[in-house]
Amino acid sequence: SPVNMQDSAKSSTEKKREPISQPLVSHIYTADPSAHVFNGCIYVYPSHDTATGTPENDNGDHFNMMDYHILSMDSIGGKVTDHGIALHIKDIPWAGRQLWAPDAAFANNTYYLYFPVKDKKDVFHIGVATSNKPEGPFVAEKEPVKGSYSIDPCVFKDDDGSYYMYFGGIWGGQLQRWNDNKYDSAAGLRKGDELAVLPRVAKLSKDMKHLDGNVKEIKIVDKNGNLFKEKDNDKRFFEASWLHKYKGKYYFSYSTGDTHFICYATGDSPYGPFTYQGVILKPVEGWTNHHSIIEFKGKWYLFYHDVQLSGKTHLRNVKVTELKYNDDGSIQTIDAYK
Ligand code: FUB
Repeated sequence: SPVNMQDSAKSSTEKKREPISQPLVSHIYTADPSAHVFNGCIYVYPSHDTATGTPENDNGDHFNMMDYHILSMDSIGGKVTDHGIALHIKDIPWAGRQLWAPDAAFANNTYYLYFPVKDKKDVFHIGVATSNKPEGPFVAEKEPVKGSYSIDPCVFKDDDGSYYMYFGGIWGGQLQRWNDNKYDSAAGLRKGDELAVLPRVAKLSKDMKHLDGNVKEIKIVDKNGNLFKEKDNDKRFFEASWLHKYKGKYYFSYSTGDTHFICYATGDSPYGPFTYQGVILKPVEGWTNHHSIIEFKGKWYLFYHDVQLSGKTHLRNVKVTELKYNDDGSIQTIDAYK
């Protein structure tokens, strides 16, 4: 499959290089780190990769995760605490399989964990669970967030106190099957000259458990204002949305999936459009590339993962490194290997 070809092609060239950062933890496999600062500490909400023996395919069936563990640390480079199981798939009434990349938010004196999982008909939706502590344990709502679909939620709080959920992922993340917010199990991947599938955003309601209004597509355009085509797969959206704000601008970053870049686009509204600016993180070891960006004590950090501990695409480990801006607000490209 293309997955296996990419993997072997990448590993032969990249294995000799030295990583710039070490895994945050090595007693479990972790991936897709969504980092937040709560109560002056950094909390990381990752996927918990496990070796379930599910065979590898282009749908990502080998990412067959069962629970979440939340990590925390007082400082970058400081001791990392694993708070144990925060939510297990058996405690999500509507879940079928595959707990993928989560995110978290704090509002209403409550911590909210947002998670993608396939329902019992094998269709991805996004669920929400609550806790009075950032590390959980979390209690899941009985149904998915109504109107949500696909994978990789990112919940962003704007300066005016509004929350937005960004989401979506193509291929195994099923976003190509959703057009006009309706599901069509037969809808296939876009062809090279067709416009690429776009990520989605919806405002969250005050209770943080519902979408406030319709899900909208997010336009990512080039410097001439043109949308990317599927064949522009080194720039078009694949999965792993993240939204942060820097000096009043909205930065939407994402993975290009089959070309393995984390890149970013900027705009003046949380709904976009966002203009493509460049690469934040070059391909890492392993097929997937997934990140988050936070400010902590006056510096900016990129959380990401690779497969340093296992050498296997579905058994990843989360890492962190500093992220730097140029004077014009552009982000300096990071190579995770020397
Ligand atoms: O971890 C499972 C999936 O792999 C995530 O949801 C994607 O972003 C990719 O990292």
